[in-house]
Formats: sequence, C-alpha cells, structure tokens
Amino acid sequence: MNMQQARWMILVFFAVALVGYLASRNPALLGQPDEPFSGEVVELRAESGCEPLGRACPATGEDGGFTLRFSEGVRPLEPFEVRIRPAPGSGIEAQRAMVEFEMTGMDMGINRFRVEPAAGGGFAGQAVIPVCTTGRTDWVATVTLSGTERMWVARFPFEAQSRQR
Ligand SMILES: [Cu+2]
Repeated sequence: MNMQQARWMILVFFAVALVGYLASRNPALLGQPDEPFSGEVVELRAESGCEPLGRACPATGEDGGFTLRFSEGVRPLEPFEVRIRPAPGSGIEAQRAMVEFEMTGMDMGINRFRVEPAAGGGFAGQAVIPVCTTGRTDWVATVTLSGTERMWVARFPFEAQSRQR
C-alpha cells in the first residue's frame, strides 16, 4: 500500500465512523427498529399511475384508505416533505407511520423514515433519498401505518428528478 492509498483508507474509515455516529445520534435516520408485530398486515393498492409528487395519491383496501403526498420536486440528497393522511371515516387507526424507499432489483441501503403524527390529523415528516450510482431515478415508496392490531402497507412507485449539478 502506498501513501495515497493509506490516506484514502483513513479517510474512508473516518467517513464510515462519522455516518455510524450520526445515525446512532438520530434514530430517525435509521427508522424504527423492526418491532415484532403479531397483528394482521393489510395490503392496500395505490392508485396506478399516480405519483405522489406535489399531489396526494390514494391507496385503498378493505379498511378504507389513505393518501401519500411528497413535495413537488424530489431530488437525491435534498430533504423533502412527506404527508400521510388516512381518508376521513376510514377504519385505519394508526399510531405510527413509516416510509421506506427502495429500488426494484437494486440494493440502495436502508432508507427508512419515521413520519410523526401531525397537528390536524395524519402524519408529516421529512425524508431524503440517496444518489443512485447507475443514474436510475425510479423509486418505490413503501408506507407502513401501524395500529394496535393491524398494520397497513402500500407501495407507491414514482420517478425522482436527477441530481442538481
Ligand atoms: Cu439505484
């Protein structure tokens, strides 16, 4: 190993340590631990073709539905708003909400965010997606709402914008 490689090794080591430290300080970065859930998981179907970018996209199932809405422009590394609202009169009585971002067929790491109960109902928070090394922008947002006996899950595919230069 030459001097330059050694410097890189040290740099990478500190970068990894820093990320680990920040993640441990801010649990929202890691999301909730996977709590054992003994209840029923109910899958909801998101409206096909609806991207939750600056608009609320509905997902519906046997207990009623909820909507998911992000800020208008979602770009890698730029925090954006997340809004989740159970439909009025629906049987979805959730105490906790979470959103997770994945790419089909590609491991993008854990991108899981807690969305906190909001004044006026529903849940609100922020999330951020990483940069895809291959330049892909197709993401799937999985929303999980947890109640005492049931858990409601829906997947919303959407297209992010490219990274700003
Ligand atoms: Cu990717």
